[in-house]
Amino acid sequence: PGIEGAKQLAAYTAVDKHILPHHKIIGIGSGSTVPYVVERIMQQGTELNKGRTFIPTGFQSKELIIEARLNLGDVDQYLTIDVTIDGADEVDAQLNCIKGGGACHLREKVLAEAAKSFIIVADYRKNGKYLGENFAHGVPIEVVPFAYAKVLQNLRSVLGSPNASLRMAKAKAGPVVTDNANFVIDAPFSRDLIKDPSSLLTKIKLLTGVVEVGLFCNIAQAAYFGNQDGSVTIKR
Ligand code: DER
Repeated sequence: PGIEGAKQLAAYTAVDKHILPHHKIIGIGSGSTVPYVVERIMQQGTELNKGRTFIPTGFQSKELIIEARLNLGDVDQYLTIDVTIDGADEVDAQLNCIKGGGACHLREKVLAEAAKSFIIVADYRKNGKYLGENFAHGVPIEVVPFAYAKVLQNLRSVLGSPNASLRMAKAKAGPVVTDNANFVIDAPFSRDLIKDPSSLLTKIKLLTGVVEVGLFCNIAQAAYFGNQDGSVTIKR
C-alpha cells in the first residue's frame, strides 16, 4: 500500500487493539492519519459509540468528530481520558516523538498527558532510531506572538539552532496562526543536541514566551507504523 494505505493500516491496527468497549472517553489527535482512526472507531458501531465521548485536539480534530456524528466533549469536563490516539512527525527508539507538524501540539500534549494510555499511529516514514533523522524541519515550538522575535534570537544564538525560523503560512499572507492564536517556530537541532530530547525540551520550554514544545518525551505507551509491504511495526 502507499503512504495513505500505511496510515490506514497503522490506525486500524491501533484502534482494534486499544479502543475497547469499556473505553468511554477518547482523545482524538490531529493530522492526516487520525481520520483513519475515526473511520475505524465508527466501524465499531453507533450503539457502542453512543456511550462514548470524543475530545478533540484542535479545530481539524473537532470537525472530524462532528462529521463522524460522534459525541463531542471538552477536556475541562473530562479531566481523565481513557485513550488518546494521535499522529507524530517522528518517533525514536524510546518512543520520544517530534510533534507539531500540524501546529496542534499544545492541545495534543494536554490530551496525551491526560490519557491513561497515549498511542501513536503513523506511516513508515515516521519510524526512526533517533529524533531529527528524517524530520528535517526541526522541533515545532508554539510561541506567543509578542515574544516570537526574542525566542527566535535565543534559539539561534543561545540554544544552538541557527536556522530556527518562524513558520509562514502557505494559504495566507504572514505566519501560521495556531488554534490558540499563537505563532510556531521550527528549530532544527544537530544530532548531538537532540540526542537527549527531554533535556532539550526543558531548555526550550524555559525560554520566556514559549507556550509548548513539539517534543513528547516519556508519554507514549506504544507506536504503530504501517509499512509499504502491508505489515505493521509496533514499538512499545
Ligand atoms: O502536528 C502533529 O503532531 C500531528 O499529529 C501531525 O504532525 C501528524 O502528522 P500526519 O499528518 O503524518 O498524521
